[in-house]
Amino acid sequence: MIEKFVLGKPFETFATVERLTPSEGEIPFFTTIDKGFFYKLSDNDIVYGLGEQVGGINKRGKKYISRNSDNPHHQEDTLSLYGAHNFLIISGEELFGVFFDYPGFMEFDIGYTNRDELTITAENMDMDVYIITGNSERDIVKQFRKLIGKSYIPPKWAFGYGQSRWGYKCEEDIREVARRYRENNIPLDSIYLDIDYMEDYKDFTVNKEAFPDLKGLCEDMKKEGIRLVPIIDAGVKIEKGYSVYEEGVEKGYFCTDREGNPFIAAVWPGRVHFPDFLDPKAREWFGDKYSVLLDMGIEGFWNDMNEPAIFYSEKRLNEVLERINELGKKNMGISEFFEFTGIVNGLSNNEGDYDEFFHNVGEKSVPHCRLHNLYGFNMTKAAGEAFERLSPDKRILMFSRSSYIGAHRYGGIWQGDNKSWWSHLLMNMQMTASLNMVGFLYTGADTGGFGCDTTEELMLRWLQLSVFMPLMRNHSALGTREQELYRFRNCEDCKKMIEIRYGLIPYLYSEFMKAATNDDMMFRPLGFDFKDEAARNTEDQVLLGSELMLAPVCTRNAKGRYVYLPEEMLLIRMRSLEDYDCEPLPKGHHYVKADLKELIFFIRKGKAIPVGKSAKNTESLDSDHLSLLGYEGAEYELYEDDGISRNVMGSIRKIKNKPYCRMTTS
Ligand code: MIG
Repeated sequence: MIEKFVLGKPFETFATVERLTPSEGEIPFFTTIDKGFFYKLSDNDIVYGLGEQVGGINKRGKKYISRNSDNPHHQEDTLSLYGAHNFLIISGEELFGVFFDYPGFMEFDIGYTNRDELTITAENMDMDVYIITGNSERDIVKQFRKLIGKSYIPPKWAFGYGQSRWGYKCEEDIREVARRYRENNIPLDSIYLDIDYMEDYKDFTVNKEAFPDLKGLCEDMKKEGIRLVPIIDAGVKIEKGYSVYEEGVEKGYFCTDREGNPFIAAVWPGRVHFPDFLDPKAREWFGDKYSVLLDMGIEGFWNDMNEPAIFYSEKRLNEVLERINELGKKNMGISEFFEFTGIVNGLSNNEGDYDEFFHNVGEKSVPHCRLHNLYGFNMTKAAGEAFERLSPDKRILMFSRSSYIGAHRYGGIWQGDNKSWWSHLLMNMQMTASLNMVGFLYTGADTGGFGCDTTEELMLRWLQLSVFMPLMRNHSALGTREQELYRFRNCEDCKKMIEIRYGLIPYLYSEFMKAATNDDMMFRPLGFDFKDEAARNTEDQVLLGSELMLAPVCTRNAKGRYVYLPEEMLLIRMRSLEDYDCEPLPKGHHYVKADLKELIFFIRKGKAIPVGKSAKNTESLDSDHLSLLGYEGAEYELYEDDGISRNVMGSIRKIKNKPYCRMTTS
């Protein structure tokens, strides 16, 4: 059951699609406090939720702020990342879900200040609050997902492996990536274009020197079965003669400053204006611009810098320059010097700048800070709505960095600028389960790590998790160690993992589609299905569909790991699609060996999954000849469709050929 409470005058966010009649009276479970809510946690309460946040599966014991931020430091004490997903499930003494539909900054103290106190505060109390009760966590999620609407469905090729790097500068770089993947016979479906394909970082332009014929390149790549996926940034460069800039100014489609002039901030191209994505007309205008690239044969995009990220604002820069000048004339001691470095570092993504610009919402001018967390959502919406107009039949790949609940109807998200850290491999898995709760099914993190230099060991272990992620993309930052798979001495081992991925695509796509069409989760915490203490407290294993449990190796130099089995399962140890062994393990704690070259995962009792052969890309996959891997007698219902059409006409095929790994329980 869902109850809606309307407090004050909420801003219409469009997070939800169902219109509920608000309840009168007190919000259950919570005590209302000054600008917030309080709930007394009991000893065994688990708090799930918050989507894209650090802090693992059980969010208890930490503090979080919903304030979408371009923060490349995903650390234990990080308060905010790129998305705001104000949904929690409290499970223990009582069981309920709560969604705070509020687009401003919001703080969640989840047993941080005091271990038994959950305190949620906001700048004001203008919000919709939804309380959801049900008979299980999964049931609560399903009801919530029905409320917020169906998740975005990408084309099937987006389940293939993608190679990306910030640093591919020209056509030849792209051709080389394609060539070397094909030379090494490593499957590949997509190559990503980062900011360097643009002319001076101007959206919807192409650098003619570096990419003299993008359309031709796109065609050549498609012949190889590879799609190009360009990046689009939020900020529009201020430059005379640049049509996007000139039209935006003329039509009043940019956010404005206090004087009503287009607000000036700086990002990649230097000074920019921000499109006012909250204005439906501006959304339509910006969305139509994607046709520049669609017309060249492009079928997918990633939206970046849409928190929005700000290097500096014109106004603050001037103030800082003035102050630095004053400080420089002094004999700077400790306090002046800290002020000096502080104001320079504080230029980027300064919260104060969010008070300085305004959106045009239905004739009213609303300060950005009041709806900050909706900006990325509405950029994705601009793209998603445009694709429905511009490509009515064919699905277009779209994923964004910044998001709010509601954006999951228009695109996926990637998990931002992680690092080549072992802890971020684990975080990737935990975050995916939390994101599934709030509707983001198409997601994944930069495999191998974005910042810092990766190692061949980390890459291989990371691939062993990413083989299961809907978005499987290898991406890295400018200046870091190059990490295309052919750069490593253990390239052959990496290749085998990619081949396993392709063998699993029929199953993964099927599970994704079942989750998307049934408002369900593809990845779940163990505690959603098993109620014993050990399962409820497991942070480094998750369930996939009804068939699998993942327990990736997330530590350096490991020869294996401890795994908890909440029921009997089949351990699969795979070195390649042809070379693997199966071993039934009883319920309980086990040390499981996993050599670096071995992918381990578990098939749940009585289940089996379909596995096919590898292919050079998703289009060449043969899904007519699948074998079952798992328990004897098990069947699998495979969901299939053409992987392209928007109006999904799926069918279910029962697979019940002999499991190629026969296991009977002893
Ligand atoms: O400030 O476009 O998260 O994936 O490679 C960095 C360059 C801007 C941030 C994205 C990252 C991308 C990078 N961008």
